Amino acid sequence: MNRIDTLERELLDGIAAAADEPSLEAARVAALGKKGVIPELMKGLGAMTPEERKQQGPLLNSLKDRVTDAIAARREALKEQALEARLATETVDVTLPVRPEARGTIHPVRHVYDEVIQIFGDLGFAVAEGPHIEDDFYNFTALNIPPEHPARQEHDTFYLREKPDGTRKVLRTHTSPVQIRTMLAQEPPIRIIAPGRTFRSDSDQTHTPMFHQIEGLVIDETTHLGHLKWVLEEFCKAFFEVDKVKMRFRASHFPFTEPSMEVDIGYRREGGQIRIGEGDSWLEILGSGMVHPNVLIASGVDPARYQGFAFGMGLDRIAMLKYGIPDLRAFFEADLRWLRHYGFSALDLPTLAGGLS
Ligand code: 2NL
Repeated sequence: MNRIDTLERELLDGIAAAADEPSLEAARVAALGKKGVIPELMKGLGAMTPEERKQQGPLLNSLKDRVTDAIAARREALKEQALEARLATETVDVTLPVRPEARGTIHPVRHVYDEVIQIFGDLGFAVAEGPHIEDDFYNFTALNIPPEHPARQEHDTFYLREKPDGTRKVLRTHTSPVQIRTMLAQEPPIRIIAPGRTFRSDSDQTHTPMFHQIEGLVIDETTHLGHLKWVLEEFCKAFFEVDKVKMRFRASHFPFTEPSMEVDIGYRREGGQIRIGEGDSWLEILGSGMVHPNVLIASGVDPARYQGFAFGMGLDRIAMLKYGIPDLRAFFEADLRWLRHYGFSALDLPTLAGGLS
């Protein structure tokens, strides 16, 4: 074996033996660095006879190529090995039990949502749901809000892109369309609540573009305002967990009800806390009224035979009231510290028998 073959064997063995990136780099410097064996041998070419140089030059060049390739291949192999080793140590056993400190909580809006469903469920109401993306008809026209009605502007509606036929869908601005769909789909008597997300292009300290609403609807042959007042009073007592509530029904206006009433609940401040049900101050908590005959007609219900009441309230707002949460915007910021503070245990389901909160 000549000298170059021996040298190549040594260099390739050294490269193959490099167990990590630093020792591979050391082998590279020793072979190909400025003072490495191969450049040193190449320097010697100048002192050779032309014949010797013609023979040795190509030999050294091809040696250099093979050593360079071997280093690159070894570097790739080492990288691969490192990745494999890392993957092997970073496995997660998804079958392990949940760590006790990784505790999720139920958002206060979800909790209040469940409380409200429990209360109205107990009063005989079924829960109805519908799409967030609605036709203009269900969100406005059927609710006695024709095109060009000023109430449309007040709703700060999010519109979807217009279709070739000129119609455009909306993000529902209230959950009323769910009740319209229910009336169109089933015969009275109807007793439903429609809780869910609603959307308006409005954002400040007391408004978020997405918020939660619950509406209620009762339709029957003899349903009257007295029923409305009783249902709302029972709801307020159950929700605020008090035996007596002071309520005030104020004349108001909505296009979809006639007569219309806004409902206030009496309260008193006590040492920075709000005490619901007594006192001389008033908080508005919901809107209500007898369903407008035009709404019944648009929903396929005969107003000569049936009548009913409806109401709507903001779930986020009543959640803030009940649980003393000061800032609406924090509801939707997904701040873990806030969620741990105001959230509820997942095992703590609200029931009327077991206590709501
Ligand atoms: C409010 C006021 C209200 C209704 C919602 C309603 C639904 C149908 C027919 C008639 Cl299908 N009315 N809903 C009625 C009165 C008031 O909401 O202040 N909401 C936060």
